[in-house]
Amino acid sequence: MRIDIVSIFPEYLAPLGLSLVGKAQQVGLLEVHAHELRQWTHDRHRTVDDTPYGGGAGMVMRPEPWGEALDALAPADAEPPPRLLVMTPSGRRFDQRLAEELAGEPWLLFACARYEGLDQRVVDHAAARMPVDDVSIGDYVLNGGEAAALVVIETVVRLLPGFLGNPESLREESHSTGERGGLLEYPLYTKPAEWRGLRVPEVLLSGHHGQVARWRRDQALRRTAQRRPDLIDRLRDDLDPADLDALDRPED
Ligand code: 6GU
Repeated sequence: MRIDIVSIFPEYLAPLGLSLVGKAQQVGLLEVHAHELRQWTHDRHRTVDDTPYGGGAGMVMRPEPWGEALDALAPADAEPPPRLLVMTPSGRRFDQRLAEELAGEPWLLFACARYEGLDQRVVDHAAARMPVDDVSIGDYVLNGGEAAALVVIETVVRLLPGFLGNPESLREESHSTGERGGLLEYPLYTKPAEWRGLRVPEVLLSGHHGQVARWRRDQALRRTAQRRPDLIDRLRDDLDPADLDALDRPED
């Protein structure tokens, strides 16, 4: 996969050289290029923003530098073109399903807006040449799209085939669309069996795989019902009688 990122703070993307995403680049699974938007300005002050037409607070990113950036990074004859992700709090909400979709793309291009956002014509013009999505990582406001791009990139890159040592750990985790699909993860314990007077639940020490699996599912169901009732509502049709029973006895 190739990832390009355009930002007025490309240094913000430096963590992509670390940890597992950095490793993915070292082993050739991934190529990441962060670009400074101001290289596509031509005035002495390297201006990228201006006041909004129609009035209102804040500044809007001018279209010209973005237009030149997209022309340079995704030429009209690029076949296939990249998928453009415009990072904005007014975008579609990023989730594991979108991450899985993006993990199948050969080329992602992130536009990180600062200020109130991009001139809409940048998006409309680009959409004639390449697939474009406005993407948000959640219902809160960041100063810019850079931190959001880091979140999306880390989520996508760990799904790339050949990236994780153990693909099982992908299928089992919270929010995976795999077999435990859509439930939050159950509580985890490791050694020692007793720590500061607190014991690991006995069933986990029993070696009884069936009981362990039931206990974990019950815990995941109850935790999800308590913390994310919206997720339970979406799953309700797939729950069997034992699941519903667990939800009826939240205190076990
Ligand atoms: Cl993508 N950008 C900004 N500025 N704020 C956000 C966001 C993006 N996603 C959530 N909040």
